[in-house]
Amino acid sequence: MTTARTIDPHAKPDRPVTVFVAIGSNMGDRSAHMDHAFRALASTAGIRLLRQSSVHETAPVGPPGQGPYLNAVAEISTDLSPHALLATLLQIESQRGRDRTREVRFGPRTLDLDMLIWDASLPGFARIDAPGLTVPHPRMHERPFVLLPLAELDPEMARRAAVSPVHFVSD
Ligand code: A4P
Ligand code: MG
Repeated sequence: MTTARTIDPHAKPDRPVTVFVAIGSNMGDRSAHMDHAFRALASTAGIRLLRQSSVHETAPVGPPGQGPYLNAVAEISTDLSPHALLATLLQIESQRGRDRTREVRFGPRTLDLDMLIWDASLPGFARIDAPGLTVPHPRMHERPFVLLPLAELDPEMARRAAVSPVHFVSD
């Protein structure tokens, strides 16, 4: 059994690490929001966009009355700290008009970027448990709209992510 490693969210990694990011949109020009997310990741200093999954249209999970989502996963390499990467993700969301003050939980949003997995090279999942940042993403294992595009990029990672979150502690 391999013990999961706890990561300091403010520490820059000593080498570029591979990170999976989930991207979703169900408001406005969804395709344009998705394209923007990939372009913005690719053009951010300290981030390299390695691969992107195809974009899937998915039924909304959450409160009734919201439209279908577009979902995808990006595989990036970064030497930013987890905290700095999260700040970048939130900034990309706000570039597409995301306004959390007017949202309901799990409700419609122009653009959502979630950090799924930090440092895919580790045999166990790297854990981050900080105010405002939990990795692996706590709901990843129960969400086909995340697991399906992740499986396109890394089937073994998606299989590991799909098991109970208990396995996030030691894999
Ligand atoms: N935060 C903590 N951990 C993370 C992380 N690993 N990655 C904090 C990114 N952010 C993280 O996020 C609220 C705060 O979570 C952020 O400020 C950050 O500090 P949020 O995006 O406002 O909240 P949310 O998106 O409502 O919550 P969350 O947990 O991202 O929700 P989910 O689970 O992503 O659900 N249906 C379909 N078909 N497709 C979807 O993409 N998405 C959701 C959102 C609901 N239904 C959906 C979809
Ligand atoms: Mg989010």
